[in-house]
Amino acid sequence: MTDSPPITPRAKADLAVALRAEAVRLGFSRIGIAAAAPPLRQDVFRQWIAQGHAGVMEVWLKRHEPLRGDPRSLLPGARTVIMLATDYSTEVPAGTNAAVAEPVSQDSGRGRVSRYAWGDDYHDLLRGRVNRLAAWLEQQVPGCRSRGVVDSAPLAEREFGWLAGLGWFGKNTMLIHPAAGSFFFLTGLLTDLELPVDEPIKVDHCGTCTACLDACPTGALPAPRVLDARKCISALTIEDHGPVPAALRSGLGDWVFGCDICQDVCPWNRHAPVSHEPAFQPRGGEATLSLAEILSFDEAGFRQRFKGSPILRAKRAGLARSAAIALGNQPDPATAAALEQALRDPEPMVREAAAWALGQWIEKGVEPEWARDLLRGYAHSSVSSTSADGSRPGASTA
Ligand code: B12
Ligand code: SF4
Ligand code: SF4
Repeated sequence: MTDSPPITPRAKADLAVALRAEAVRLGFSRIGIAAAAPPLRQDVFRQWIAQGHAGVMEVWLKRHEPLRGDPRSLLPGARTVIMLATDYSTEVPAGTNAAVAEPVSQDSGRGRVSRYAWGDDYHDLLRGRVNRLAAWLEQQVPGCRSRGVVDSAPLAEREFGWLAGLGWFGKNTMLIHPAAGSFFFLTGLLTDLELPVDEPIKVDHCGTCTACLDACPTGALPAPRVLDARKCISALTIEDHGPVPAALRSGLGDWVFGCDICQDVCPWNRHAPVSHEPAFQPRGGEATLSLAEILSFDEAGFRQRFKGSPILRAKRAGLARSAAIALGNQPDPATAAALEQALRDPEPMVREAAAWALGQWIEKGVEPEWARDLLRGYAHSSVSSTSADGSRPGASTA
């Protein structure tokens, strides 16, 4: 490993100015600069995991913990972490209730998707951009080394975002910028160049507000700046590919991929900048998904439909499970065929979620004709059969 060539303080300051302009030219919304030192709050991260708050992400987050403890483990000899924010909130497509801060959006038969997933997967776009910025830097200072990271590398992105002056830690755990709100992605560029650093925002602009804590429908924000991923709709619908605990299902409302409630209610997002980035515009002009369409996909159909979209991460069965739960949360005879389809899904987890949904319909007095037949058949079979195990025909989890 060779150190990058020494540059004068004046040259460093000029380079930082040119770097900011180049970052914006490449499409980043804001840039901040921090020193590459161990993050201050690694103990908060460790404690969060120790308390079980990471849920299904515990294994990989724990595995990455030693690397996350020092950005120099990602680029030996790193002196600076350049943090880049990219606003992603687009105009809400006309006629959708996708972005209302309500448990259910009132668009019967549709499932809500977090804003960050309305368009294309941001990883590819931002990786390309940060690599171009790294190449520019290496052109300015030949011999310097740098490495771009987008989300998946073990860099404490919010922590460095805060250090670099890109926001304060909101009570909903998001990094929030006073002028831009929280609908932005973070990207990091580590370099062995030493650059003048920015000032962190030390004021807690949340003040006495608790809107996000009050609005979270599953109680996933038990205290300010603590997110329990075991209860968070975002984690449950994106990262968790198993059954959703029954106690949390009604809280999911009509969210089928991610959740934005704790950001939608945040007063700092009222004037969030609108992104015109083509890659982030809602695919097909739609910000919600048809639940019936989700339930109609086979594996190949799912992959084709969501090619290049963040939604692929949920996997077909995970998305179908969430769609079945969404049907249960908004009983409507118009979507009975979709519910019937879910009861016949090849994946036991989806059938079980559909059986739960049917139970919700019946409880709320909406009972499609086929469900009556199904239940009559069940009543008959449970009298005449000695092997009844409590599961309803067609709703078997086996
Ligand atoms: C795991 C993860 C998740 C998990 C857990 C989220 C969480 N709040 O911890 C789940 C799946 C739930 C999730 C959801 C979302 N995520 Co996410 N996620 C991550 C990831 C990969 C790691 C985060 C992590 O380590 N969490 C553990 C906690 C303990 O660490 P932390 O969030 O960094 O918290 C630090 C600070 O909050 C601070 N801190 C903690 N307590 C206190 C108290 C005080 C007083 C102070 C001052 C500081 C402080 O110290 C912590 C440790 O460094 C990061 C990318 C990355 N490499 O960092 C993206 C990231 C945080 N996610 C992001 C996004 C966009 C989302 C979603 C909006 C997506 C969606 N709509 O579904 C939601 C938002 C939900 C929410 N309210 O956080 C962005 C956030 C950008 C921003 N403006 O903050 C990131 C940075 C990805 C990116 N590259 O853009 N995510
Ligand atoms: S993303 Fe949704 S479920 Fe998760 S903490 Fe925010 S409001 Fe709660
Ligand atoms: S809703 Fe209120 S408490 Fe929550 S992050 Fe926004 S300002 Fe802070």
